Amino acid sequence: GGENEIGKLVDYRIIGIDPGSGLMKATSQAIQDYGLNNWTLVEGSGTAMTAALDRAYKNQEPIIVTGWTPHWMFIKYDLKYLDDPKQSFGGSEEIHTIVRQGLKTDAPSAYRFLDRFHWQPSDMEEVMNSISDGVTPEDAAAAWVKKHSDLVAEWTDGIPKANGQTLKLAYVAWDSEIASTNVVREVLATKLGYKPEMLQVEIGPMWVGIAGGDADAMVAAWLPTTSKDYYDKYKDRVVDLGSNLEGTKLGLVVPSYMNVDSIEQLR
Ligand code: PBE
Repeated sequence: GGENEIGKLVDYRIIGIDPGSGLMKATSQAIQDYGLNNWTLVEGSGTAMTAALDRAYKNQEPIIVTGWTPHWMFIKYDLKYLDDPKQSFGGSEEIHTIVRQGLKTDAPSAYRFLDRFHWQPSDMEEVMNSISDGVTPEDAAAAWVKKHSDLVAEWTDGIPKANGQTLKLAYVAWDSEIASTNVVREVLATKLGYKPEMLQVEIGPMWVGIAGGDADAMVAAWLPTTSKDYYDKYKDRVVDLGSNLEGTKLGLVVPSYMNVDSIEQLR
């Protein structure tokens, strides 16, 4: 295609995250849908993406990143989603809790809690913000659990304690899932008598782990769109406990100081 003013400013680069994520797939779809032929989607990680955003933002330089909500970056920086009139990024989604087959029998208390686990985007953001401010994920989760004892009691009331049984929680190192998985681990450990471990893996192995029974649970299935490929492939070998959060969003994100409002303007 021809020259594009915004494209020239950012070297026709969109800063992405880990290649297996649904967000990267949706961004490739957007590049196709909007005819952004001369653009490059840069692979990396959630951490590399936020580091690049932080550097650009501090220097008030132009940058386009792949982003999602809930995320602390919208609280720390003044950002905007680019309009997506072709809906390449899909609509608002739910995050589902997925466990391995047999967990209901093998760890009934954990299963009952995981089935009840449900919170609001503002809750997740509270944990994410405190981690981005430098608190360890463990301490941020523990503080959140202490502060929200009423909600935690709703999740755990009447559930008998286990006797130190181990549990494996699989997760990908996305900031949203670092927050949720740490809260789930904290509740299982301090309220329900389990010895939960967190296994940090890539998105594919996370699903394979639950489907094959090597991991017990995860709280990171963005549905119906973002995790669709993995869900379709493994849904018959896992147990879907339904939504733990509603109201997510994905898209291309820029600092508010940039003079662009829609993905269409990148063409
Ligand atoms: N995310 C966060 C993930 C799901 C959770 C939006 C980066 C993705 O698969 O894209």
